[in-house]
Amino acid sequence: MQTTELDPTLSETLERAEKAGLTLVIGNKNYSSWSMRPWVAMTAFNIPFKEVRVVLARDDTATLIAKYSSSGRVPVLLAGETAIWDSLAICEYLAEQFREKNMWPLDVVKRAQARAVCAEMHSGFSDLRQAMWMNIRASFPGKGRTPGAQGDIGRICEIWEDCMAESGPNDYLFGEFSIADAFYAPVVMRFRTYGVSLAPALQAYADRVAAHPAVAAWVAGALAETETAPRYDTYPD
Ligand SMILES: N[C@@H](CCC(=O)N[C@@H](CS)C(=O)NCC(=O)O)C(=O)O
Repeated sequence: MQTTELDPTLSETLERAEKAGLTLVIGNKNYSSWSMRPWVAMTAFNIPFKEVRVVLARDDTATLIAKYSSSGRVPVLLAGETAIWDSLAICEYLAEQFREKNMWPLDVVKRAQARAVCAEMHSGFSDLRQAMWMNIRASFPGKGRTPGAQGDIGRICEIWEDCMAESGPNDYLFGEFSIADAFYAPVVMRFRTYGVSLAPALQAYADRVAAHPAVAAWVAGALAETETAPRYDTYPD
């Protein structure tokens, strides 16, 4: 179980998480951007969980994922007898189960906006995903700038700018770290791998996200992994 001694609500959370039997099934930390979101959110909000890691892009990957979910995809949150698939549904479930953690912003308007930026990330940016896949260990500066990916980068910058205009200079998208920041953490990783240059305020936000202990812990896990996925490890000319 992931735990921290700094959280005063830890024993209560731990008890509830153990009762709920939370296990998060994820892909490799180096490549699995969708898995990164709930893992970072759970870690950032000190929600204890067991981790099961399925190595992607292997002959047995589908069989292993099928043990947990018929969706054929990770992440999957196992909560007792229930399997919740899909990163957004997992985060929503956790926000309801652990209301006192305020995983979404407290303010109703900010909460709606946070959900909107997550929904946009969840359902869009397919060009960016395709041309600039997540590979935390790799360095592909300047690669992947298809017109569609450029458009996606522009829209992400616009979202960050709009959020930053409302929040303080050292804040996250909606003030305190929230599910919205966990949803954009994989994009921060992509921007680093592909050397996307950002306006200073946006770069400062990206650096804050990268420095967040939960994100840093995920990255450390990615760096420590030894499995590779050759099709994602080099960028074709
Ligand atoms: N909408 C899903 C998408 C999940 C997804 O596409 N996951 C990828 C890994 S990052 C996957 O499981 N792919 C199956 C595979 O690689 O075999 C979510 O948000 O959880």
